[in-house]
Amino acid sequence: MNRFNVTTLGQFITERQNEIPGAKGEFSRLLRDIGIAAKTISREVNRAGLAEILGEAGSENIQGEDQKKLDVIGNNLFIDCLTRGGETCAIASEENDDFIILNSPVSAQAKYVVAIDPLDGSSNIDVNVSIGTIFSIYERVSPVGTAPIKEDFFQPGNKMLAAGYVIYGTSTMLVYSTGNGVNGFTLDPGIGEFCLSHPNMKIPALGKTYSYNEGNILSAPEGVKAYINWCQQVDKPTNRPYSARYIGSMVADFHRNLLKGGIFIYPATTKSPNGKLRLLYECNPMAFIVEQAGGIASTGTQRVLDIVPNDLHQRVPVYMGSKQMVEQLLDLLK
Ligand code: P6P
Repeated sequence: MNRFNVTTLGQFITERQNEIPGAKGEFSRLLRDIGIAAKTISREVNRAGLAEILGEAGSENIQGEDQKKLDVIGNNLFIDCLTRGGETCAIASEENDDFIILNSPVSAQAKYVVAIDPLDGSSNIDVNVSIGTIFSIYERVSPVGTAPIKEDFFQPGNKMLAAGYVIYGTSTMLVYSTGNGVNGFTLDPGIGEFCLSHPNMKIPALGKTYSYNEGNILSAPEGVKAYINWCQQVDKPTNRPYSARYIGSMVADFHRNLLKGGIFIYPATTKSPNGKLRLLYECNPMAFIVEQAGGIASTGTQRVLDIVPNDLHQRVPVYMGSKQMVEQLLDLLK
């Protein structure tokens, strides 16, 4: 008989629940709830073509972006799972203008808040390109039992308790950190469990890939132009030219760079003068993960995790990935 020699996400969380100061099981249950939502979204994503849930929802989010049906489904799934789980008192989501106070008697006593992009890269849903969920968890600053306030979400990323992402690709993976390294779990649909597949993930200090939308090159900062040009030069000893790998789904681009080494670049552009990516639920969680894996995440002028947010949907430029690559680009931006 086959032995069961894998570690499930639930077992892993339980084994390491003392990593969160003061956590007495609530945090483990919150991570469990996120795993449940991720498995449910994975099921929806994988049958999207069959279940008429592709395409536009006919609504827009605060970003003015057309919401895809799966965006709305994913957002509602996370809200429902976290509400039912009772360990979260409020959620800030890309899909909602303001933060949502979870409506259950138990949630009112919860001490955690979650910032989430339920389905990042959703413009790729209809063309079957990998998409993802990005989440981060904080302890509320307002007193337990009172109404959550915006300041619960306006904490710098360096106060984050945990962050992670789910990539819905050739397989569904959940990658997360509680500040003690990064671990990756692959969903085994046969048993409906995330199983530890990538323990103690570390991003190579140097890679051969840059992820940047070169359609924006004309409006790029001079340092970005100089760096992209450097990457494109022929120089065998330094493995150049590097490869450009950019599919317009940050979770997918980030995940590849985390595994293989690389740099993800989204600077200010003419269309997005503060950058396109949102601090709270895109840049901060990914910055937390990449730093825990030995990489760097910067806005070009400061560490992403040190920014004190002033808006739920604040955008920042972001340069993140392999340490040596980001350091080289930051030098060129000076
Ligand atoms: P552009 C998806 O909409 C997203 O937020 C990220 O997942 C992705 O990296 C980026 O925007 C793509 O933006 O302007 O290159 O299409």
